[in-house]
Amino acid sequence: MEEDKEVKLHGSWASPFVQKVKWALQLKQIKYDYVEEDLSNKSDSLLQYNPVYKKVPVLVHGGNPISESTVILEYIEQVWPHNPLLPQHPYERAIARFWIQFGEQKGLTFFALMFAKTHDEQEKAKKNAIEVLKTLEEEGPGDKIFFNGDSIGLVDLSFGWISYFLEAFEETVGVKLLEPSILPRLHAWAQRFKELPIVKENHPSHEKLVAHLRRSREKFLKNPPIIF
Ligand SMILES: N[C@@H](CCC(=O)N[C@@H](CS)C(=O)NCC(=O)O)C(=O)O
Repeated sequence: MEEDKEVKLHGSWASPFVQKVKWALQLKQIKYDYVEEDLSNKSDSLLQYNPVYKKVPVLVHGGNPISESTVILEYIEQVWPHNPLLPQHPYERAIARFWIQFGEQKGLTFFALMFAKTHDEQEKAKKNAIEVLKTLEEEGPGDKIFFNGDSIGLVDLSFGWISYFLEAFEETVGVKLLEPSILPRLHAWAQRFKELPIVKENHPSHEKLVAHLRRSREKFLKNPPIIF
């Protein structure tokens, strides 16, 4: 049976992309082996499994590698349809996918803050990042418990990094973004998400993450990657 084949996840502890795959595997109660990658010295397996981007996460199912966190989440949902993470109705599914894509496209907005060198650049990047959060405040879960309704779904997992990673990110760049007085509903959603056992018991400690982000920021500022 397809769903009984061996599952392996190549990841890196600080990666929010890896984190959402771990959450999905746990929600579906799928047993898997975890391989921690050193991203400064990637394993031959990772380079073979993801020769195009050479990034984590990579899910290996029955020997077949799958890359890109959003693609992996969709794959997990199809192979293990129990505890569904996408709505059943095609229209609601399309809406969920719209927000997942929005999150993917806007993710880089936050990293622009990491690379901002001047005060002006930082202010511009901050404004853009707050705009993204305001959109989620207005269009997001609203009065629902989660984006998905009463239980969490793929959209919640996609934005789940906001619940723990954003605080470490804010501390690293010295900018407050998720102000509860300005973004009350998004803030409340983030608090609820963070309290879920699968999230609470799994995300890296705030201090460890801040130290990691500070090191990454220094490295990026000395030698910025070309991604824009
Ligand atoms: N779009 C990818 C992004 C994955 C990604 O950026 N992974 C980072 C870790 S957070 C990585 O592997 N970086 C290694 C590198 O760029 O060399 C996804 O959604 O999976």
